[in-house]
Amino acid sequence: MRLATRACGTEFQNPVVLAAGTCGFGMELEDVVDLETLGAFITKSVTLEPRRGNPAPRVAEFGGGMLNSVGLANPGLELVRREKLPWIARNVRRARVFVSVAGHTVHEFFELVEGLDGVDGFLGFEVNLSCPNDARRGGPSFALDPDALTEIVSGCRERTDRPLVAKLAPDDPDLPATVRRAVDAGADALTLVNTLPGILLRADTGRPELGAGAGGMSGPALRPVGLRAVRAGRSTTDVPIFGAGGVLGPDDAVAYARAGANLVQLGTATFASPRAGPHLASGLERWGRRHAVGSWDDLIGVGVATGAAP
Ligand code: RRO
Repeated sequence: MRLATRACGTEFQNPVVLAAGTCGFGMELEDVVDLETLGAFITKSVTLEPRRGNPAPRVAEFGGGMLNSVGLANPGLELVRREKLPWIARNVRRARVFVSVAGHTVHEFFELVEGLDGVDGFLGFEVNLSCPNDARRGGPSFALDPDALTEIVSGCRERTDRPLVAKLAPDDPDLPATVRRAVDAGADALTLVNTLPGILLRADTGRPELGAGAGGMSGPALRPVGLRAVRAGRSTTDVPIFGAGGVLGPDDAVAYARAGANLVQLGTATFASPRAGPHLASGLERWGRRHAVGSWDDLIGVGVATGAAP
């Protein structure tokens, strides 16, 4: 099966993308994973200042996947400009790279885009509008605040010609309206979806399992949520969609393609096995041979009609 696919004005050698927060800035994984076998990877979300993140434990497992509250731990804009992106520029050729940016305020997004736009090493920005763990901001994420979302995406659009991918939230009561807003404001593509807010409590004490209390849920339990969001997104817009939520193997990736995803992001799967990305790419080739499908693109949005997208 031909895996190469086009989106955001460029070709991705395959549709497998490591999700933000699962691969650092690439260099952290270089001894374990051949990054050049991936379609793309997305950096950890960058904030203006360095952030140490939330108290441990930051991740907890449960039957359906995992819960995290990393709390945006990252080295901050300056070090990303000075060290992380130059490393990527020197070492990554075939995989596409997006830098995830996360402001605590609308204007911080603008400063991040302005501060990074002139640096080499990456294709575009993933605008993280949906972090569930931003204690400094509190309240619902930007993706659930329509005016803030429009302001952020349109303000970033004015500041860069690079592709902008808006990462939206899974707990959006009207995702089609949010998708329309993001695209109207200038998003070139969408990531559907971020993790779902949740909490795990210890049976013996009733205390939260994570140091920060609540967190974002990911893994197989998120897959039906992600698939529903991608389906709803695809029936609303033609822009490329990165499907995310519970992708483990080829069947999951193909289900996302059928829902309308152009590419798929892996997150939780890479924590269990750092080579999950390359394995998925080779697994997709085998899937195509077994099912006599010539091209990944032939699968996108092509499913058996069993009911309208909600
Ligand atoms: O750092 C985090 O705790 C985090 C972020 Br920024 C995000 O977007 N999604 C998530 O599950 N965790």
